[in-house]
Amino acid sequence: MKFEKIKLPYDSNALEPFLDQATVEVHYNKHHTAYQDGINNAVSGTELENFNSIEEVLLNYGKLDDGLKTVVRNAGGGLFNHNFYWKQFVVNRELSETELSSLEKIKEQYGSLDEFKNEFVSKGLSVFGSGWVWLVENNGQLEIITTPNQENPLMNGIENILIGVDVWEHAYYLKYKNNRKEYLENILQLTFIK
Ligand code: MN3
Repeated sequence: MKFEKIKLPYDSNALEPFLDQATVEVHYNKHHTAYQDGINNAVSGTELENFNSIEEVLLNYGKLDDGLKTVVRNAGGGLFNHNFYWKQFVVNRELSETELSSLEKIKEQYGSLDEFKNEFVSKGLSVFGSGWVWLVENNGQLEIITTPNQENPLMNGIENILIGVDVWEHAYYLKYKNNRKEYLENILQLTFIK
C-alpha cells in the first residue's frame, strides 16, 4: 500500500456528542478506505510510483498525465481530505503553538471567534451538493474557501490548511439528517477554535 490513511488518533466514540460513533465508524472504515484503495489501485505502472506522499501528488496535480487526473482528484483527494479531517480534532491533547497563534489571527482578521464561526458555517452551507469548506492561510491572509467533491486547497497550491470540514451527506446524515447547519456548528466545537 503506497498511500495510507491515518490510524484514528482516538476511539470511534471520542467525538460524541458532536459526531456520533456510528457515523465515525462508517465514514472512517468504509468511505475513507474506499478512497485509499482507489488511489492505490491506480499507482502501478504510472508516474504515481515516483511520489512519496499523497500531499506531493496533489501539489503537482496540474502537471500529472491527463489520464490520472480523475482518480487523483477523486480518490487521492478523498484520502488526503479525510486524513486531515480526523487529525484536526482536538481530543485528549493540548492546542499546539500553531493553533494558539492561529486563534489570535482569526480574532484579528474576523473581529471575534463568533463572527468567524458564522462566516465559516454560511460558507459551508453554500456548497451545493458534495464538497468541503476550509480555513486556509494564503499569502499571509486567512481565507475561508470551498471545494467541490474531493478537491482540496493543495490542488490550488495552498499548503497551509487550518480547518477542513467534509459537507458530504455521508459525514453527517445518520445523526443530523438534512441539518447541515447544526452539523457545521457542532463540528467546529471539535476543532481548535471550539
Ligand atoms: Mn467524507
